[in-house]
Amino acid sequence: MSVRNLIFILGDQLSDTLASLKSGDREQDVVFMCEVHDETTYVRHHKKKIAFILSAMRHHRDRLRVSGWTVDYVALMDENNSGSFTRELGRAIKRHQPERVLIVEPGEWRVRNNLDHWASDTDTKVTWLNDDRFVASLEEFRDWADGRKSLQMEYFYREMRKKTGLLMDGDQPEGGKWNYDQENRKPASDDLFIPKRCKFEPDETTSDVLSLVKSRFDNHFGALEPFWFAVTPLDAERALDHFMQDCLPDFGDYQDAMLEQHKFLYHGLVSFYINAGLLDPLETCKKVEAAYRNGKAPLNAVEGFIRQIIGWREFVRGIYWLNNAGYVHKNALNAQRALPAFYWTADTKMNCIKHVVEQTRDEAYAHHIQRLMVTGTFALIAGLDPHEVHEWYLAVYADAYEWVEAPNVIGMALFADGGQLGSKPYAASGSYINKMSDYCGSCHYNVNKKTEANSCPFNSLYWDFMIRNRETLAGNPRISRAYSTWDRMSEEKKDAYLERAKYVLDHIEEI
Ligand code: FAD
Ligand code: DLZ
Ligand code: SF4
Repeated sequence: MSVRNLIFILGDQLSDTLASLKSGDREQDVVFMCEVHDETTYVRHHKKKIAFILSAMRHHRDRLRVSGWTVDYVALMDENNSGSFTRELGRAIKRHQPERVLIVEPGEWRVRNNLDHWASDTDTKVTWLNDDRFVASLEEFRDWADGRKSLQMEYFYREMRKKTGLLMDGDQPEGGKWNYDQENRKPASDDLFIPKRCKFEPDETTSDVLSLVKSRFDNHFGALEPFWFAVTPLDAERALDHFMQDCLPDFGDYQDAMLEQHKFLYHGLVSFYINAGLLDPLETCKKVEAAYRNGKAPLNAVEGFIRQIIGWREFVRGIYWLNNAGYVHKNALNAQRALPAFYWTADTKMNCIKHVVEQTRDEAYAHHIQRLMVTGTFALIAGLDPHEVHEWYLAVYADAYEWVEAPNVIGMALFADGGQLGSKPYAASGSYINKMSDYCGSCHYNVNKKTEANSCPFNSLYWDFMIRNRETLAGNPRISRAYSTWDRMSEEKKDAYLERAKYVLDHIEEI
């Protein structure tokens, strides 16, 4: 029988209820998946990230076959593997002669653009489907954004709450407030009871992939083992259940905290599963809401978690696609400094950065505040080139795809989009890290010293950043107070800050 649809599934579309599978037919259609060299190296991804995606893809292939689908799967080491999505699609079309190709819109502009060109160059009939794993379609986001002077996540989030009915009491927010973030900023102390996390032993499929990654990507960043990620929806669901039972009640309180001995605190550790399709974001939020309704978790924790998913996650995707290709090249503050080697080696005396880079190397994971306020803030105030920083984040985290990573890095952390995503830069001195973590206690530098040779580099870089960018930032009402503080300082103090910052920047590879 001739093939009606060739259903092309990408490595982050591993959902059993993907739109193309829902509209396909097991009797007449063929599913096509391919492991390709181009995707594994367009940035040099962390070894654990490659292993996670390839293993999850192979498990998805096996599940689809068991449920009756015909799956044409090209593995990375297959003899004739041509190394790119478009060339592999070309070969698959020759094999199956389908009437058309069915693709759920890819998350990344790069991939969509390549596939669009390929389809028109080869005259291939492609039907694109909306990725209905997101609450808002791209069209809906565009309509919401259209004509607004500024785009604020909070207002978009409220629309998503109303649309999904999550944490709603009629047409009002549960508990009377839309946002309980004020209750979510507690520092953690060493004596907290921190639960053990749910980890999974590699099965035979994963072990094969681990051997492949070891032999093929040994020169990529990161530790491959121990490899403990879930690679199936069932195990990802187990990880979510474990989070809800042991961590969710404290998730809100300690969301912004950082402790040396506790990499994960009470965070979800679910972004890699949600982004790859092993967990459905809306179903995840519904489960978390049920924990609140059943008295198992407080409102501040549950609202905070749900806001990250139907608020921030949806919002950053919308911003990314409003900008298309241009977003990753934005550089509103004209930051030009090269990424220091310690982002890869962790060889720095700054304990906070050392710690976060080591954790990133070992786990392909760091939580939000580590990404934003440690490696992100340093990159911002040291004036690191946004595109280089973007490529670092895209490579090193297991949950990183450009649609979600770039707005968080270029927009939120670096303010390189000029304020489209966030209303002010997250510039901070060392005192923020000192308040929210235990990193400073064992640091080579003294967080309380401002300009001395042993002063925390964040302290002088903060002022250097503010002064360097005064023309651009002074009009921003959310940070104008900082300039009043600067203007009240003695000239000697100002000079000392700028001199210390110059020393730090001139010796950036040694600090
Ligand atoms: P939790 O803290 O438990 O949060 C729950 C869920 O909310 C996450 O799993 C995630 O799905 C969602 N979420 C939370 N914050 C955000 C956000 N700002 N944007 C989108 N979704 C969010 N997230 C990614 O998924 N991929 C990335 O490449 C990525 N890069 C980032 C880079 C920087 C500089 C910053 C500041 C943040 C980045 N984030 C990214 C957002 C966030 O840090 C991660 O989603 C989170 O750390 C994942 O860990 P978790 O599952 O334990 O999250
Ligand atoms: C990230 C990634 C990697 C490392 N390898 C593959 C692959 O071999 N095959 C595949 O289909 N997807 C892979 N991915 C995920 C894709 O990069 C991701 O689906 C697109 O960037 C989304 O637009
Ligand atoms: Fe980081 Fe400064 Fe604290 Fe050291 S003193 S850990 S560099 S914030």
